[in-house]
Amino acid sequence: MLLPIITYPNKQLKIRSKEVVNFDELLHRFLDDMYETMISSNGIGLAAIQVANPIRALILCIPDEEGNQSKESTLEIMNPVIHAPQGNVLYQEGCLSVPGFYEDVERYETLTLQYQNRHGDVCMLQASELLAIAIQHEIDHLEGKLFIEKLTYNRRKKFEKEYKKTLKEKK
Ligand code: Y12
Ligand code: CO
Repeated sequence: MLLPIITYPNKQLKIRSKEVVNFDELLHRFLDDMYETMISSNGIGLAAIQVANPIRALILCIPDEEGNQSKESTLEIMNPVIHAPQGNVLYQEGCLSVPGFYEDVERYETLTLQYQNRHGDVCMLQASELLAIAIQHEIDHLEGKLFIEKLTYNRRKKFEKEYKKTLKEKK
């Protein structure tokens, strides 16, 4: 089932999401719906709060060398914790909750992630490149933060002006 994605400036995006405690059929169905929603919107990452569910769950599917995405290669991440972040990198980010806007953001280059999978098993992964960047972007959603909050004052002002104009044009 496709879920509606909420977009900036919807205030729900500012909510700090709560720990996942039930790793049950309801969660599994929700994760499946998130996958369908993300793929149908051409996304590579989606946090639960973006579909109005304030739980600490996110999914990521980095395309392979041919640009293909699959359910099997999708990471389903609950209750993530970042360890040992290292280095810094600039990358042009986009977000399904801020459609049509892309901007360079600074992130850690590599990190270790502790998380739980859909069954509640504790897992660890080493991440670099786009995966490391996307993990940080999605974890920010769980804290109620959007990548536009990392822009400089002037760039943010420019964004607000441009975004308001696009919203008006869509009406
Ligand atoms: C770098 C890159 C991505 C992330 C986090 C996940 N972000 C996304 O998956 C964004 C997807 C996205 C898709 C869009 O739609 C199309 O390209 C058709 C899009 O464009 C519009 O909405 C007009 C914007 C974003 C973190 C770091
Ligand atoms: Co996002």
